[in-house]
Amino acid sequence: MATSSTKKWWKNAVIYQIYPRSFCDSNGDGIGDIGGIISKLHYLKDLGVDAIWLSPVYSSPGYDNGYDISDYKDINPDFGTMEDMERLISRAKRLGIKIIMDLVINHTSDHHEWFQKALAGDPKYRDYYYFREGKGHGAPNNWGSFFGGKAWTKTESGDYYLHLFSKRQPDLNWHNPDVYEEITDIMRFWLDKGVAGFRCDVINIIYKESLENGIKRFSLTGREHYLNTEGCHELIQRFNSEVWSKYKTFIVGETVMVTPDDAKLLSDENRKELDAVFFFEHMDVDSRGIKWFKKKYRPCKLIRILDKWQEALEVPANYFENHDQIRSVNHFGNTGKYWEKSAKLLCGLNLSLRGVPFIYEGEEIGMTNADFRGLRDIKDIESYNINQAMKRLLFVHSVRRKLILQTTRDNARTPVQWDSSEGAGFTTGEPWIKINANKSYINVQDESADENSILNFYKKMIEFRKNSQALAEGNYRRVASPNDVYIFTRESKDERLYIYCNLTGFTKAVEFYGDNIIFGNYPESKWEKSYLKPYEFRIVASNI
Ligand code: TEU
Ligand code: CA
Repeated sequence: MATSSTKKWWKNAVIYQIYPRSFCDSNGDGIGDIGGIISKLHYLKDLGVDAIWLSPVYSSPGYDNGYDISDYKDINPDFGTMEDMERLISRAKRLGIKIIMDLVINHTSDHHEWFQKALAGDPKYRDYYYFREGKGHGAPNNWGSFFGGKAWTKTESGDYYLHLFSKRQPDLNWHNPDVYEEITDIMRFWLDKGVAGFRCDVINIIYKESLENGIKRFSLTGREHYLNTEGCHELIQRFNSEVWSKYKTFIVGETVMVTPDDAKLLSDENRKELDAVFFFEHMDVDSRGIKWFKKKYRPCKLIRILDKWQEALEVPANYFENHDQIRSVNHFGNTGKYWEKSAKLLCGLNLSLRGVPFIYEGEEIGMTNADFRGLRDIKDIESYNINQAMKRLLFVHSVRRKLILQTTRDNARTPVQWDSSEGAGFTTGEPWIKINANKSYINVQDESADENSILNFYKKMIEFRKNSQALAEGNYRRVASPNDVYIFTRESKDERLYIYCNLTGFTKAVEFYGDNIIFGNYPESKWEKSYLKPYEFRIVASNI
């Protein structure tokens, strides 16, 4: 057990994700920026967050909104300047808020100088990427891209390059020691500037073991050649021992398609790889293999998945939303009658689980999926590519429209609703993406003024977590629970809490443990011992 002086700062942290393009626009060009973030630091302080995970702000042509980096040591002018970034780091530091940068090192942008030199034929830089001759009339192998279609694109000189994401995102060759030197140098550059760690984009697929054909699959053919490879573990261990361990970093990996066993290896403290990982199984609870094809969401399945991951990992990175997923009230809650109750329930659950909780911008006010009028309102490159792929498969327009609107990542990328004005307090100009009309009642200004709002529930819940040893560092145990109601305990040396979550819109009978209801989303007067109201969340204390 670590003593309090050696304890890692992030063990009891609440982290808030900012997607800068959609957070707050300070100069009226319709695009959120660093100045906007600085202007909201007090808001975040007041909310109670300890650190910000900042989605990419590096130079980028923006085909994937910054996940296509063209210069890792510079800032996208849409977002500001390096001076703005330094100001953000120092202002945040003064308020006790740490900054965690997004690090995208599976691929660069096709505009990156390295790739441009490679295309021009410079052999040094060609070896930074995967350039290969085609086979027969086609690509070098049969791998598929995460965004639909093939993972290879032909260059003007007739050969192909590998890209697991869009063709604007060529994959780096991690077999090349120069790539290792370049990227670790970039890590040091930012750590020396005072950032507190990284969220490592798709970190478990960066090392390709071979470029052989994959077993044919419905999606992501080829993945057995790059998913959680031994070489990837070794790389991460070197990052850790040679760079991260020299600073007091928190490193969270975005690890796609991981099982609990993979995740254990990647985040086991003794292996000295990542501090925590994001898993996806709960996000896919309602998908039929491919996220675009949905099935009915069943709360009992969500409970089984969360329970499994709570048991498997000591410090899971917990989340219900991020910039790639639909809004959590749409996903696991209710956007009608129980919008407020279900948003509070999801808050309570996220902040009661064992691990590090992440809150995504707008989640704290219960923002909902976008109200796009049609495919024309969507900006996301993934949605664009999937639409093209579906067209090739002869899906009719109405079907493509339905499938894409309900799942597009842009659902989470509409501007944060600060107030009910035309620009939602996000911008005085023309927003880069449509603002949701429900800003009229879902907005920070109104919710700040309402003591019983979702926003104030978040504040109280964060505060509650901060003051509870059981929630901060207690163990986790699931209590036998009826269908669709999640009951578990968190227990530390001298505190035992029972957490009750009714994940449905119906009243549920439950067995009552503990003595004293101390927190919840229904007013005290309505608390009944043996019933949970729709989407009720409650914390019950018990003597040990
Ligand atoms: O996401 C990786 C990833 O697997 C997702 O794109 C996934 O395919 C889907 O969106 C979730 O169902 C990361 C970033 O978070 C994402 O924004 C980037 O587009 C992607 O990597 C490429 O850098
Ligand atoms: Ca701006």
